[in-house]
Amino acid sequence: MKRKPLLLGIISLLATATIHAQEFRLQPTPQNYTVQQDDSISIPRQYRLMAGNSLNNGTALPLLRSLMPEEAPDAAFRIYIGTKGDKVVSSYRKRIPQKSEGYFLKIEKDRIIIAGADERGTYYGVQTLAQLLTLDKLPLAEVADYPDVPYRGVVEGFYGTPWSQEDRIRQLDFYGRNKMNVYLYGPKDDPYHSTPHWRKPYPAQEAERLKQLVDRARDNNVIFYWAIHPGQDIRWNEEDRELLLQKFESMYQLGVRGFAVFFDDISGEGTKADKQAELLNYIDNHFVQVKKDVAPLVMCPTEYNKSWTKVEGGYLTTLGEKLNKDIQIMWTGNRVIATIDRPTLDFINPLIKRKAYIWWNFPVSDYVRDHLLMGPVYGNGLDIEDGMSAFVSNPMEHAEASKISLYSVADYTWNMEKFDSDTSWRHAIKDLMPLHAEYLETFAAHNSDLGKNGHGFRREESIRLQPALSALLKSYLEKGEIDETAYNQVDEECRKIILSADMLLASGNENRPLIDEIRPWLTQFKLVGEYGKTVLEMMRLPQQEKAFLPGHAHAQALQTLMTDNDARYPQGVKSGSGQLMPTFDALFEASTKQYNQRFHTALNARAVYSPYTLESNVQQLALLPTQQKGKEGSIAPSNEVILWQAGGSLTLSMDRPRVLATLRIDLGTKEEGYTHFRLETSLDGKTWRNANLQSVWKGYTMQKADVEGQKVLKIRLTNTSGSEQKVYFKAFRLTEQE
Ligand code: LTM
Repeated sequence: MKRKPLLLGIISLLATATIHAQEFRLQPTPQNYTVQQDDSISIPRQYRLMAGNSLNNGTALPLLRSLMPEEAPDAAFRIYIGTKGDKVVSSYRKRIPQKSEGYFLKIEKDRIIIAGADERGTYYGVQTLAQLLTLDKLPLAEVADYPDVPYRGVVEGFYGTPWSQEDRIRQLDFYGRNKMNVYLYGPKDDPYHSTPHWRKPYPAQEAERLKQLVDRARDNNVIFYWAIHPGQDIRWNEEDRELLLQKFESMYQLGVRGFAVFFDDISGEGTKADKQAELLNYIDNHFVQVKKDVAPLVMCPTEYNKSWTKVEGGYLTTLGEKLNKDIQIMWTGNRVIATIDRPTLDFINPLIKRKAYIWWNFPVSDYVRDHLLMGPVYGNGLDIEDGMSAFVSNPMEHAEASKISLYSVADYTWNMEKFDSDTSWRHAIKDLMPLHAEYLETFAAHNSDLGKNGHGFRREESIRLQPALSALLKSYLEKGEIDETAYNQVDEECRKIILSADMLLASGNENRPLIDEIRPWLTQFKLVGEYGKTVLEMMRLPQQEKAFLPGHAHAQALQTLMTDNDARYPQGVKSGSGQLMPTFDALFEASTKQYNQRFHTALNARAVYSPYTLESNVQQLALLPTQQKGKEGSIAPSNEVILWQAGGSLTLSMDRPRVLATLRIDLGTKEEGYTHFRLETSLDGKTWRNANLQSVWKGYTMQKADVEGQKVLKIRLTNTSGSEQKVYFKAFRLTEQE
């Protein structure tokens, strides 16, 4: 635990209180920030610049000049800016925190001093000044600040549509502003990052675009890491090693000064720890160390989380022992998707003999693409900064929407002890859309959970409304009564939901990229609000024979519209699935049942219905959700390698026998791989009939089953090879006959 001088702490508290009152907050939360109460100065129109020589080629001065353009040699107000060792800031040397990237900033009546421990520290001092300059008047303030975690930022490491060039440019500017210093480029679906083209140089146009990003990263003092993902088909020979080095050299020529090698989500030859270590050390010795201006090499291991670690297999121990000490090793935690705490680090650090480089799989949504993860960042330890070398977040394919979490990751990694999840979240929202923050907050509060998913990772949703939702449901289901207080609260929230969706959809240019990303969910969100309102009306009417019917019909229409909107987009669209929809559906069902009982009718009382259920004793498959869209049924795909034990099986059951038109399965393996599995169908759940698989197209991994026209109740896939099989689970899709 860090110690802070008591007096400074108290002053800091007072200052924070005042700043809250003004709705101002420095981001990320500084380590020490004091202001002289009730004293401030007008923002000087002109200033004389006293800059240290160390800053000649850096980014601190250009940023300062963009903030305060009117430089004048005879101005009375002065700005002293420099890095430790520069003469202009020598009298403040002792005030600069002895931490890398630290800075000291002071605003006095006639001067501003910015003194950094190093170049990036000075730049961060200017970034803090930039935030203070958004106030009407400059407070007489003193900031002594530094980051807790050495490397902080983002790994663009998700599956699916990579971010666009514009997305990335906006991201890099955002990292600069939020004092994040790392961006790792590693989108799984860039073919030149991974198989099939990792060996080839980028085509000229793409290389030029990457160069633009590298330059933008440098302007924002962000280390641009370029990552390669060669493990799926790497051969451990000199030829592939040289091709990899040539690729790195070509990236170096574009200006890249950070390199990473990812061995995640692969199987086979590429997973060997000693070979990986040999290659990495070679790159380190013959490339990174030779260049001298390249950041420490980063690697993502194949066993990158505890649940996949077989300590006795020696994979991580080999990496820990063999890898050069300066090579960083990534770690996602106890599972693929997990929060990070002290026991997480106590497990991994001794094995790899260094501090883990945390790859945090949040808010990544590539395994729950129908959901948006826009809730607060919480669950990570607040005193674990000394146990990690880095903390980088893997975001959603929606770059702008991810910024809610990324803002808080910047805050958390800078100053863990003072990190307040809720405050950080609310400020992140204001930062994204200051003019529509109230509406965006309502939207984000109800769009944060992931729904059922293969990793079993969930987030809280609709927190503030939860008590009212459960009180309303309880009283209605248990006593047939309406809890009026809860009813009014939920009704008011539905009004806010509808309003927020409309206001955001019509918000024009305030943050168009964000609205474009979340538009399908905004449409859905509005329908959720309308559905809620309609169901609330239904609750009051089950005793009234005529009056109930229009509400019931309207609720059904809204259900259809939500299903249609979900089906319109390939990834699907779910909103309010954590609390709102389950409550509204339950109330719809309860009120309709009451009505049916009373008037002896048979109105449809079923709000949600899935015709499929999945059972599996293969751990990684057991929790995968099933989906139905019209005549198509599927099991959600998984991104990682599935360790499918001998005899392990997966069974998809239908609610009633259904006639199949097609069944397609993709285990990511060519034909030989499928010989280890048996596919069967059953009409009664007792007797089974074998089905054959055949490639959809020659050489492709997707297989089709010869099941056309078969009436089935169950479909079963079993590993009959007698040994564990490492496969993917890319697709399991059926269509029913009309
Ligand atoms: O997490 C790692 C190291 N690798 C992959 C990521 O590319 C992917 O985005 C996440 C979430 O699906 N899971 C992974 O296994």
